[in-house]
Amino acid sequence: MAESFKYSGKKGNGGELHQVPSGENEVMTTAQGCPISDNQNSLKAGKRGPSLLEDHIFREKMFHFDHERIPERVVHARGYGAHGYFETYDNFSDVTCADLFQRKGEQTPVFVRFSTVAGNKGSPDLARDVRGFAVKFYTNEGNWDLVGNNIPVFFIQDAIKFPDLIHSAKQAPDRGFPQAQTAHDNFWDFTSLSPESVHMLMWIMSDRAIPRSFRFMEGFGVHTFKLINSNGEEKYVKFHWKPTAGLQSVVWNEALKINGADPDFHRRDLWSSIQAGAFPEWELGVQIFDQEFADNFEFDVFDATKIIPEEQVPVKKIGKMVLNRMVDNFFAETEQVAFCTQNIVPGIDFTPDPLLQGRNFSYLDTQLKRLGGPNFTQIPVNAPRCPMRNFQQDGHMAMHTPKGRANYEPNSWEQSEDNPRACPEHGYKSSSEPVEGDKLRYRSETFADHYSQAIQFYKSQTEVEQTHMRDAFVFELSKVEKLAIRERVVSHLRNVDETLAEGVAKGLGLEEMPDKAEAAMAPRDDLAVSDKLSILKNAPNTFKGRKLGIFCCSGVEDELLEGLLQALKDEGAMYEIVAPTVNGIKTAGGKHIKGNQVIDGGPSVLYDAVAVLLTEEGAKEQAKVPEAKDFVMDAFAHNKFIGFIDGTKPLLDELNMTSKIDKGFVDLDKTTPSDFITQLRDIRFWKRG
Ligand code: HDE
Repeated sequence: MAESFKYSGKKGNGGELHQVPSGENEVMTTAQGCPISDNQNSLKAGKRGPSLLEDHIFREKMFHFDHERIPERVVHARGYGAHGYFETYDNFSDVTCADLFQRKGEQTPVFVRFSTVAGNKGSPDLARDVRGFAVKFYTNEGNWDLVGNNIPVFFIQDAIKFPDLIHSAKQAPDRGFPQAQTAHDNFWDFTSLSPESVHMLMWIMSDRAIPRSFRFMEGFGVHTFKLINSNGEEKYVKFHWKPTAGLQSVVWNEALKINGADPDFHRRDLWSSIQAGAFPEWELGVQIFDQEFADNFEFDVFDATKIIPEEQVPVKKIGKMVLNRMVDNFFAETEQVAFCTQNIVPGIDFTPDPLLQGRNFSYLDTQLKRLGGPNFTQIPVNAPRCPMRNFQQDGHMAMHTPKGRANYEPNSWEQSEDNPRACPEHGYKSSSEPVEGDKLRYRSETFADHYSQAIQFYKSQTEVEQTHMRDAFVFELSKVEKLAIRERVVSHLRNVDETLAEGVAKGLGLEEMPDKAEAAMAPRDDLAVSDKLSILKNAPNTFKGRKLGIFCCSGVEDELLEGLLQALKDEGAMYEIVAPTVNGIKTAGGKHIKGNQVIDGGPSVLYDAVAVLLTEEGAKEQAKVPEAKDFVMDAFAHNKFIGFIDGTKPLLDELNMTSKIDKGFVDLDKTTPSDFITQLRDIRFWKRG
């Protein structure tokens, strides 16, 4: 216990230990600045008497506490944010006059918030779900919010369907569960009645929906936007974020276990990598195309359920984003950050995508409810870092103090910073978009193909990934109580891939194969395989940024451990020591090594690979510990590489594993640590099956 803690010595004190301020600046005060003499005892009438209403210190403290919560986001409630910068690779004035892309090497501050969609604020990180990937760029010409996801398509084509989609995905209203899961009737009922969802369903049943970490996932702007240069020339654009560390996901059984072992797995990962100086990075890529391409493309570029394959329009990298600073305060920044798709800057514009148009209304509206008034733009994390001048005034929580007499325009008072004017030359100009037609509620025929890109996505996966998708469908649909819904999903899958449909039907024990769902437009299966859609085909071939779990006990050889730690350092990888107690272990040479986890708190699901370095005696002891056995069994079942030594064998014997030793087991008595790390670059030993 810190020595500076003392009993107050005050008579009648409850026995608390308290610290005395060492200087004036450390004195606790009320919100009004009044110094506080006692933060442990409320004001009472008599020693055992009732509390007094005049206790302004108690009342202010409790009043503030009572109002600590603001409404959580209706979607994307669970999120985690960080600061960083975006650096433009070049001057891109030929395609856009957006100020942040004009000067090679220029850095623009950013704030990023990653999130899940369906779960409430306290839900676990490893839910099978889409991840939000929202970036606020604080540019010299205003804030640009690129509010994207880690999946490039969406469930629906028109924003009017969004409330129903989200209601169906979140907990059922009568029972209040399940949360953070799509594995329930309502979700599959809605999506199977909305065939436009089928492409997205393929993505969320893929490993994209269970990322290993935010650092290893892609981001997408999803919609088609426009870029405009200073001559008013327009191009269409789709935005991509590519993680420089490569793509990586966990396997489903791991996800289930991580949610128990560390529900904060993703936020802890971002926190610790930034704290360790291993700053996560993404490159911003653009697919730029013109009207002619849009007219000839197989699908409508305003349909957010479609991608443009990278093989058709390559992704050009135009800059890099680095996240290098955690927030000082989670609530002030991550919770209060207000992303709005309509936050746009000169040089970038919207398109008529009906989903994007609807979002532009929704985000502003939702911030008003969440943050309690129109002045949320004045909260530091939301405020632009460039000058902000207009005649908007008053309202709840106004922080600015406008000066001068002019609060309307036109006016004839002298122009100044406090009396600004619109600027026809440099002000934001919307691109010209020829619009005509009748007022009507209509879904364009060009949005009618719901299956072709689902087929393309499925075909583009490796066999391992296809198996994961089949298993995910079986898992989710096995939680669906109503047979007709399970059958309806399979009837859609028959339009995607018969083998997949059969595999899912078999996994569900369906006695009869349902008929194929009727398609609004006949699916085409001639779309080329797109390797970029697979995670495994784009494997990173590095262990950098990944984590090795080193399960060891006292007596481990110094040379081995030191060699391993050095090889990890050389690779830029991380590690944790999993020990029998948190106090750690003593090496054979007598060196004390701190434990990062104890064996029952540090299961192997928390690591990308493991090394089990036990002495014979230690292994015999651990062979009696269920969690130690799970550590190895799970690593094996999740196709992880397992480093071991001779001493580990009694534990492996206990698990009947010596006969199962395959190339995913690496004998560290015979392999150098650096060769071990080279093997780990494959991330998993998929051949184990
Ligand atoms: Fe959102 N979405 N969304 N969304 N969305 C919100 O805004 C909405 C959509 C996305 O970290 C809400 O501030 C509608 C697509 C992210 O704070 C809300 C539609 C994409 C975040 C809202 C969509 C997204 C949100 C709730 C259908 C990927 C979290 C809280 C037209 C391109 C931002 C809030 C953060 C949040 C509405 C669909 C991404 C209710 C109406 C497509 C990353 O306004």
